[in-house]
Amino acid sequence: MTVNFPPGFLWGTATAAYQIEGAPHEDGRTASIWDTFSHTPGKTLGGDTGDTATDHYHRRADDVRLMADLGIGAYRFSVSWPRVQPTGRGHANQPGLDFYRALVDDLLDHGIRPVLTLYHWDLPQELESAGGWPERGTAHRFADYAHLVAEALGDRVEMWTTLNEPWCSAFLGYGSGVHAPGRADDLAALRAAHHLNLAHGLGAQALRAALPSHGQVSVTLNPGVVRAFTGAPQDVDAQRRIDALATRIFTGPMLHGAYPEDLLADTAAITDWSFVHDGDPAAIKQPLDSLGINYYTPTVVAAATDNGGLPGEALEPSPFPAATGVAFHRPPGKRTAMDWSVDPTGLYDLLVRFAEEVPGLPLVVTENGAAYDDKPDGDGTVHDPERIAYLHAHLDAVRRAIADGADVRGYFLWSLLDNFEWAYGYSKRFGAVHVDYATQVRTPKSSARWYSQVARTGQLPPY
Ligand code: PNW
Repeated sequence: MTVNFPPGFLWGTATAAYQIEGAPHEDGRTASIWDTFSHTPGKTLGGDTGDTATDHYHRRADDVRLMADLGIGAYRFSVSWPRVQPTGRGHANQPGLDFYRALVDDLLDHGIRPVLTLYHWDLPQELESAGGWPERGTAHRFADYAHLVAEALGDRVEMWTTLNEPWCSAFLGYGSGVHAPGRADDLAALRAAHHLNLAHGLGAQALRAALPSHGQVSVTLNPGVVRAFTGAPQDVDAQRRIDALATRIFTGPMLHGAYPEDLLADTAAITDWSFVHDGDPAAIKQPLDSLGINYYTPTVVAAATDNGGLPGEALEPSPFPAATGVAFHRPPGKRTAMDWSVDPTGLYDLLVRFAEEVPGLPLVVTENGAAYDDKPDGDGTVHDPERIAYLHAHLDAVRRAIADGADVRGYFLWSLLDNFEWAYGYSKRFGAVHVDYATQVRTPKSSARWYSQVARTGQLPPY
């Protein structure tokens, strides 16, 4: 059966600045923590860096035309902070802003809605050198930056997002250290989480002050879909603990104005949370026009037994602080090239959870997609039937969530292009469009053709 999505549903693709732009030294840009990190030996696979990436900084107009040819209705991109405010404070760098103004104008000329994310992980190195996200001042710097970008682009961009996945910034950046800036310190990670929350709150206020009244303010989270390995009470308690550290540490203050009591208790051995000042929770809880949700794969947890898990179960290492006593199990099912399990029900569960938790708040799937080992055929085409199957199953989950009452306004495929997949470098291809990194030639994969049809018709074909 063919299924219709609601009229006005946004069909988009998503990218992030450091993953596609390249041109790290052009027009006054300075280093971000990802430049420093990727140039540090041993931090990324094969020593890959974003120095060239997909050369989008020079191919912007072609990439917009490509999206227009595919009938994409919306484009979610991020602004590189060190491009537009090189020291992380003070005056704007006009040539950096000009790039994004030209990008937005190209998008609008082609009838593509720009959806702008202010922070997709590229903190100016100068701010990291001053302490980074574990320091409170960084939240204030972010609010100033938000104001500066809103003043420059508020006349032509309607949809604004403060942060992308603060969980990754805090826990992969400062907890496990597998992302920039590569620090492994549980207290720093919890402090970073709070100051990212505060940055969101202060940034949302700055946006409201600078944007015209029709401006929309959002934040994108990667809420965990945490499943208990069994129904045993100790496994269910492990699920509660990881849900607090994965999701409620952000949604608590952002959506409800308070940190969850159980999170404070679970982390008491690390901190008394005295870095949360009076008034912070109220500053963090700002009215939102939508909530962005990124989803790829679920997490399965159990209480760790003395042998570290159940016999025969492979346990995975965890970036969560204060999670001793929790065992991470390999979820069942098919896997992508990231070794992430394919579980579309997780997306359904998330959408229904937030529809019930915050009635009246529109939801947007701001990222969903999969990496596969795509290779061009001899005839120059790229066939990726696994990605089509993944997208179809997850869009069907979105459709089911809408049918069950979730107010989902759009879906953004991660990603428009194959790109720099952070610590995995260029080894993982998430694009609907293949990139030959030697020549920068773009080739739409069969999934791009398939998604194009879905975007043009607003219908999910039978599978
Ligand atoms: C997201 N994890 O990253 C990001 O928003 C994108 O920039 C990225 O390319 C995409 O998903 C695919 O990875 C994540 O370890 C990275 O749980 C790692 C995790 C989650 C999301």
